[in-house]
Amino acid sequence: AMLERDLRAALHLQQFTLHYQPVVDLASGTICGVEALLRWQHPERGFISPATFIPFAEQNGLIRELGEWVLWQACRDIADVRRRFPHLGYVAVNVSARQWRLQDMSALVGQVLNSTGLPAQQLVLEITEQSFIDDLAFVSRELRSLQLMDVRVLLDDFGTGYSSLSYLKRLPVHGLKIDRSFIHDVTEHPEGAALVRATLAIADSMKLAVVAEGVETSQQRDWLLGEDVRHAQGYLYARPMPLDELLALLEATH
Ligand code: G
Ligand code: G
Ligand code: MN
Ligand code: NA
Repeated sequence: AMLERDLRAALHLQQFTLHYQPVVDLASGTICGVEALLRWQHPERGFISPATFIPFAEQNGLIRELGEWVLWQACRDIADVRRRFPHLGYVAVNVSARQWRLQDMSALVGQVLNSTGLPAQQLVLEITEQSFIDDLAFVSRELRSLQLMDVRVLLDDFGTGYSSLSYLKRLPVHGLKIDRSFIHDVTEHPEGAALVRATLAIADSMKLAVVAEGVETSQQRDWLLGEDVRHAQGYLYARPMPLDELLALLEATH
């Protein structure tokens, strides 16, 4: 209850910030986009992970306001960054499964793109399979509207949910992000490698883009390069960082 009350207050007290983690081209190491990740600096408890407070915000419906804030802030930030670094690429924003029911996502996205000036091609939404559990038809229609606007959608945490394959067949998604638990295993056991190879074969046959998450070692990178994976994200390249650090990194590498 205290967390819930604090969460409400935090939005008004501006205790939330976004960090950005680069997504890189594996072969060249160049940045092709960034993922926006929400951070909460609580005045007494210090840093609280979104893994802790997002589920609360989903339960009490506050995810609507929080999700809107994230989308506006990420698009504003990155539209600004792109004025200085036009080659930055896209910003990926996480959308909680509950948001689809609580707001008109495609209308919101249209409004945000319009007023921030971020081109639709530079926005990626990361959604989870959980989004389709309640109403597959409804969410597919929303995804289709987003696709018509040229906004790309990636299935996040791929492989950790249910019925991935039946959803993949029916949904207009641009690609998938292979969950970091699978990437961790590729160099640990042959079965881990086999599982990711099978996922890559499916993605390839369905013409889906792939991003490997949680790449931490050069052995993992080399394995992925050997499998022709193009895009990756992980501590090996960069951790999520505040906007000013992202700007410094872009300044240094561009
Ligand atoms: O960044 P970190 O590893 O702490 O994130 C933990 C979890 O919180 C991840 O599952 C991530 O997808 C989720 N998360 C981070 N930022 C956001 C956000 O802005 N919105 C939603 N819905 N989830 C987020
Ligand atoms: O669920 P989602 O993929 O949105 O979660 C992204 C989360 O993964 C973020 O909280 C981010 O901090 C975390 N993350 C990003 N790269 C790495 C990595 O290389 N290793 C680990 N353990 N976590 C990572
Ligand atoms: Mn994500
Ligand atoms: Na993930």
